[in-house]
Parts: sequence; C-alpha cells; structure tokens
Amino acid sequence: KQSVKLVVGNWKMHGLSGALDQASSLSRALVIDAGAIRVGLCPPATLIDRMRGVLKGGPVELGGQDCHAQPQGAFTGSVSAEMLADAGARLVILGHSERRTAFGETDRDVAEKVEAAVAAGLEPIVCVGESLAQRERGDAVAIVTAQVAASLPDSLTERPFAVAYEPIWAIGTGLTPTLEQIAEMHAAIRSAVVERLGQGAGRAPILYGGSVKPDNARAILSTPEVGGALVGGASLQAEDFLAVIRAA
Ligand code: G2H
Repeated sequence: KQSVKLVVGNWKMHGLSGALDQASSLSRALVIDAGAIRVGLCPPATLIDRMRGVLKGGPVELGGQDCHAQPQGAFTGSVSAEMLADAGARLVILGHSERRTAFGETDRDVAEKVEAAVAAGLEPIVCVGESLAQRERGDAVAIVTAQVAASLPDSLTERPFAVAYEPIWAIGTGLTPTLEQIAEMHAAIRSAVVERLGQGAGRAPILYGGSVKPDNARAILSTPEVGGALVGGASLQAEDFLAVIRAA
C-alpha cells in the first residue's frame, strides 16, 4: 500500500516577511486527517525559522528548496541540509528543474545533495521531468526514468523520500499533461524506483508538479499512482493552497 498523500507548496523565490500571514492563515484553516494526508510548505530559506514560529503546533511541515551537498564549509552563498533542519525544516526539494536548468545541476549533483539531506535527517523530494522537445520526440519516459535511476543514491534505501514528476513544459505555464500521461509516467517512475532501490522503496509517494491549481487538483490527485502534488504558484495564497489540499 502506498503512503499517505503528500501535498507540498514550493514558494520558489517569493515571500518577504509579510507572506508569513499566508502561512498563518493556512495553519489556522487547515484541519487534516493525519492518516490520509501530509502538508508541507517550502518557503525561501530566510523564512523557515520564522515560519516555524507561525506554524507552531500545527500540521504543516516545513521544507527547504535546495541544499548544498556538504554539511558546512567555504561555500559562499550556500545553505546546508543541517542548516535547514536546524531552522525547522523536515523536507527539502532537490533537483527542481529550475535548479537543473538555471544552476546546471546534474543527476549526480542531485544524488549528492540527497545524500546530504538524508544524513541531516531531512526527507528529500527529488524532482524529475522532461522538456517539451523530449516529450515530442517520444523520449519522455526514458529520460525521466534515467533521471530517477541516477538521482537516487543507495542511502535512500529504508529512508523516507518522495519523487516529484514535473514536466518542464508544465511548470508555471498553465499547461498540464493528460491524466493518462501522468498515470503512465508515474507507473514508470515507480518501477524505476523499485528497480533502483528495491521493493521497500515502492511505497515512496510520487508527486505530480506543474500548474496544479484548485480547478485541476482533484482530477490530478485522484489519478492512479499520484501520491500527492508539488504546488508552485497556487501555494502562495492560503486560500488557493487550501483548495488544492482539500482536493487531495
Ligand atoms: C512546478 C511547480 C512547483 P507551478 O515547478 O514546483 O510550480 O505549480 O507554479 O507550475
């Protein structure tokens, strides 16, 4: 049996201190059945510790959006997994396509970051996804399953983690794959995860991400093999994010 659904908000580089009000509204309005769903929020790293204060006692889990592969050192501008955990994070998004594209992260870099996250006690959400050109060439499943195999290190065996399938062409565009395409890809990802890490890892939730909105969330979240959602734009306002969560 698969684990409980996991719905995670990715604020990307949005959110000054005023945005803590959204986290506080979310936390106040959110009533969840702990056995059925988990909710996470990944604000910019500067807000994690303060958001912990705002969310205190509530069901929302905090996360980072990236971490360095080393626990500390002379890496100007970087934040380690231990630092995220120290600030109050339990989750960390790794290998988001915006990191892969804009910062040149490779599958190997992502795997090293996942190792660091696991060592710091964080639960990584490892992102994979194909470009539009790759989908149009018919290579989407091969590309994505290869990313899965190369981005998940051995140390994930027996550790909690999630994979997020985010087709690059669906991110922030309002476009989404068909439900059939999502189901097909998630089944392929699950097989690749099991092949890479063994049967035990087959329970890891596979989230869908890319233009999840209140009006498409129910259909996407009830698609076979979809274990949750990674939500960008629609997680910035508490009202929208609540609507997505309630659709899960
Ligand atoms: C995909 C997603 C969140 P959006 O990047 O990770 O963003 O929902 O805005 O497409």
